[in-house]
Amino acid sequence: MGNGNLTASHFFVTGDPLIYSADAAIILSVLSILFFLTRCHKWGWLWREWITSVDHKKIGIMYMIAAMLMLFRGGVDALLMRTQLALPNLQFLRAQHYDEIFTTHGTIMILFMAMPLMFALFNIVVPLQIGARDVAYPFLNAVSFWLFFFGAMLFNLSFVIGGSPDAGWLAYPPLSETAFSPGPGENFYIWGIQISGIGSLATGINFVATILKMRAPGMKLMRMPLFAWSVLSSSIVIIFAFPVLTITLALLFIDRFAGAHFFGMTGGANPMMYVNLIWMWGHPEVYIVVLPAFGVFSEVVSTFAKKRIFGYKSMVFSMLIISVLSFFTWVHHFFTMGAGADVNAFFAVTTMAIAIPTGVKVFNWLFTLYRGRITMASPMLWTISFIPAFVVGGATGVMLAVAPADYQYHNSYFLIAHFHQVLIGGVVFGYFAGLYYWWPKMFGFQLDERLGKWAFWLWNIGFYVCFMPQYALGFMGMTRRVYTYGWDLGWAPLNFVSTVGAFLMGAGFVFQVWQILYSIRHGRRDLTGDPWNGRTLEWSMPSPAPYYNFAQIPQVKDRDAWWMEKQQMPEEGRGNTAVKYEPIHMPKNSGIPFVMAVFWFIAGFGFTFHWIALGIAGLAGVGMSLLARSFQYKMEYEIPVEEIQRVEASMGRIG
Ligand code: HEM
Ligand SMILES: [Cu+2]
Repeated sequence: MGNGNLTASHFFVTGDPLIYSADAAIILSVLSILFFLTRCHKWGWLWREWITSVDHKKIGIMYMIAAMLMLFRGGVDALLMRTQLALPNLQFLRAQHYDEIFTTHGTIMILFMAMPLMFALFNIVVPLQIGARDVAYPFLNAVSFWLFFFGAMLFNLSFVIGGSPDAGWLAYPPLSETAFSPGPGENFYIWGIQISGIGSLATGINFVATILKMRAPGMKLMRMPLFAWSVLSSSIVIIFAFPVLTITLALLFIDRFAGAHFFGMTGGANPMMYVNLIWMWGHPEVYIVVLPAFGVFSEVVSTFAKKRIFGYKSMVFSMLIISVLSFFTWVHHFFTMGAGADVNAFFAVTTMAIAIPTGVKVFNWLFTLYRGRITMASPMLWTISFIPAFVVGGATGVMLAVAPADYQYHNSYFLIAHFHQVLIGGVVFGYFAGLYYWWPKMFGFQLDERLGKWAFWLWNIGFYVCFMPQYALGFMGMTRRVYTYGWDLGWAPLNFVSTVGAFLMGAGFVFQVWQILYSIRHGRRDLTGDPWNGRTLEWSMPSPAPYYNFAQIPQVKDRDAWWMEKQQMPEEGRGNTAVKYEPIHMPKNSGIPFVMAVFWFIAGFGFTFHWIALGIAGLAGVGMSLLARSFQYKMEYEIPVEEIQRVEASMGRIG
């Protein structure tokens, strides 16, 4: 048995004022939430309307809220690190603490911020965009959400109980093996990711099924909006990539738990095996998160230029080619492993090849904008700023792909600058564009543009101020994951500038929170359901859409279905036609997804501390939940015609 004797004395993280204040903050916020819910009699509401909901729109909103909270935590981590690095020889964070923070920052930003924010957009948009009443498996969708949520909670718990992981966001062995990481931190990492990862895999399956099977009649694949295409590509990559992650982490856990020798240094183990496996998931993962951002840009560009997207087919094929190629580039993360010239050359070429379809997409966006009547609203601003950010990030990526040159750049600040440029400039800006774009559809009001402009400029200026100096620092020899440096190295001025940039981005985030709170009260209501003069079906609905989405499933005759319909229909006639409704069947809410995820959490917590009885009890609970579900025979209910009429009338959709 590995290190089986973790006891309660290892349990609470002690001795660090930062962590004591975090303990206090967590206890206070939990208490105040409990107090508020009880005081305002909101428990029933929370349970009925949200926790047990299988409505894709509500699940999407819950994903978004959770992801924004995680963006906050990951962002605080980033600012702590940048503060420590602002000047030489600072004592703000100790070495150990710095290691923990870059580990939690990286893990949270990718797995618990980017992924759920992406799933938020999947859920909010896809069914409405393809003319469906929900996803293919609404119950499974709720399971996915709660698995993500409790996986993230388990991971975050390590901060106050047991201690954070500190072996980097990909937990390379031998460092992550018991010999070098004896505490529970790496177990939290493994179980947090495993639990949410099962949810992600299920979401991938769910959206492939939804998109292939649930499109409105007439919406052939080649008439499908590009965002839906991007979700399909990303989901296919999820289906092939996530099982690799699950297996890899399972093997690492067996090493740690049972003293096996998959990835250690002795007994025939091979740590490079782990590095290969984790990047076989890890590289596709970055395409999983960036493809939907590409989808957002395509929607936004054509809406705000009021033109059809240029090169629709090449957009679709580029995404599919990227999905395939993304599985054949993983070795570029460790050219220095010593695989030899042939292997490195192969992976250098495949990596550079991805730039071709990506370039095609960039040119298509530019050609769509060319001679368009462009409106500069928030979603468009973020889209425009994405293009230079991603082009620079992409070009430095091609530089990193030059295998011999990578011996110089590898694990330097040049790399840090590169991947933040594509992850922030591509993924985060893309999802922001999407959130600003679809916000009125979610909530029925628009976000204030003036505060949004402040947020936009702070984020964008901060972004370049933070990361441009890091390219130079990389050339000057600064390696990643160093927690401090001396005056003699000459890195001080650029690091200081970089930290200033990080805080500007932090200010941008504060403006966004302010913008949301302000707009809840003062934001312009969206009474038409189509505030941007949109082109795709989600804009044919009232905002927010009724719980059954479409009273009548639309008939699709062309690409940009809603735009075409608007061209043919006089203003007053839109949606006001007297139609004959039929009863609608919708899935019933269920508490099982939540309960099952709680049991997963208990199981993960038990195995993290090697409390096997608790772990098994948790798994038994999961089994019971599955069993309970299989005895639920009535899983749907019917909405009668009168109710549909009433709801449609209340939204002004029946004359
Ligand atoms: C918002 C502004 C951000 C700032 C100021 C920032 C800053 C940092 C810093 C200082 C490090 C540690 C560098 C080192 O010591 O090696 C780091 C690492 C990292 N960041 Fe960020 N970051 C930001 C956003 C993001 C986002 C949005 C993502 C992903 C979507 C991300 C993903 C990562 C990853 C994967 C690592 C590597 C962690 C590791 O070395 O294990 N960051 N970031
Ligand atoms: Cu890669």
